[in-house]
Amino acid sequence: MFKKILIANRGEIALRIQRACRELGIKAVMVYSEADREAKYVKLADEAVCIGPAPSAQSYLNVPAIISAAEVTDAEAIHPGYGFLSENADFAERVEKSGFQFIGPSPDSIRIMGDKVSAKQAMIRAGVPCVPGSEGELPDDPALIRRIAKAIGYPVIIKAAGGGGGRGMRVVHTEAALINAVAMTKAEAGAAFGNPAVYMEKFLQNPRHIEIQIMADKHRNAVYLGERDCSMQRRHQKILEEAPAPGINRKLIERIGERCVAACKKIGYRGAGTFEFLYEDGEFYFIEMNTRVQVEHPVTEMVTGIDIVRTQIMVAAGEKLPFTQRQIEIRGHAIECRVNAEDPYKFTPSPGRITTWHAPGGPGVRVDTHIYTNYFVPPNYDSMIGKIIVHGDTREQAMARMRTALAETVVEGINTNIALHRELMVDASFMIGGTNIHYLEQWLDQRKR
Ligand code: MV4
Repeated sequence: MFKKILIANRGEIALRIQRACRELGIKAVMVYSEADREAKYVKLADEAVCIGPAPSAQSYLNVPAIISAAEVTDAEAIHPGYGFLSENADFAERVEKSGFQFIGPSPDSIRIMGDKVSAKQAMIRAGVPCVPGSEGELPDDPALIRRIAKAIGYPVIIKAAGGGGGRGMRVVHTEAALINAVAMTKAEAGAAFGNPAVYMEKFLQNPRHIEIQIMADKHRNAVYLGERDCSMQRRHQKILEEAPAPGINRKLIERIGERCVAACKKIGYRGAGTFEFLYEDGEFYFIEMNTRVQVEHPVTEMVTGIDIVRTQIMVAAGEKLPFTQRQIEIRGHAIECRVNAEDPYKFTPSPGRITTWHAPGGPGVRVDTHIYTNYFVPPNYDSMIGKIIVHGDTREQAMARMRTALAETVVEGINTNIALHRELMVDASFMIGGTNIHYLEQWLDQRKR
């Protein structure tokens, strides 16, 4: 096992990774920007290295500074967390070429999944069901493009190969609008991602966003850890996730999970990964794969009892997965509410000093956060400051525990979205379960201010 790991991230996930290191008896090296110098999780680390000023481009995205920090501290491995460099294949390659273990998949796997066209082709070959669409990149010939759209049937969606997570997409409802939409998406994709390639899919109007968590080791063992329902989102930012997904046939999930596992084995995937699907009318359609640990991993940890971050470290060190598929059971129900420092109506960031922080607790309540009373939320990064996660025997019990947890939580000095979570937790449609990806935005539009 590693003796020392460098954590190339900040905030709650940096603390989460640090905790996993402690449990495994591994020393944790934190890198931090000038904006995070005073944070408690930085002081808590065995060693800490400043890698630059507050802007991410000069610190958490500063590859030479991070590699140097690993060199001077004699770390053996680097955990990238989520965001920042976590899905940057060139970074993973630089880490490995410098003699460190990247805690994540191979640079090749990251590269294949980063290109959404090659990701989809890999999944089609591996037998994972995908949204009907162009087989690969769209050609230049307008007549051919029109023929592909006609075969798929309108509405269609044009997506950038270099996009993902909602960036670089355009919905097209009529043949008259098609060629211009393709040209616009290509131009934007070239400018934004340095890659003008686009592909086409049938546009699904009212899907749910369901994702499957997988874990694989370096010995071609792979398992799926069930699914998460991440449909509750605004502008591609998830605000609440839960597991299992309400009202979906368990046998169907098992079949899809097995396909994901087979795909992992086929491509020699290792580490944690997430297969994103759209789910509509009882069918699953693969859209993208994420090659990092996700913000919402705790709901899966709560229903499986498996520590995903600990397992990431173990498999990166070459150990076999410590569980088989047969040993994985989904028990009860878990819900996660993301706590953001933001205006509760306008959603603009609300950085500043937290004058009071009181965390909830009790049976089945977990809080993943790096904040504390007198913590200063810097204006330079994502507005998420923590997550409240609950587990219960049933979805009803989980919701009841979340209502209590949200009622106990106190954050003063900055604005947060906690009031929004309190409202959602008593919303009739949420309480029934199974709302689609448009629900939250429609609900916000109708909410009285
Ligand atoms: C789609 C879609 C409908 N049909 N693809 C947005 C994020 C990116 N991961 C893929 N996205 C979508 N792809 C087809 N063929 C609708 C979305 C989408 C969406 C997906 C998941 C969660 C929230 C979303 C919000 C708007 C659109």
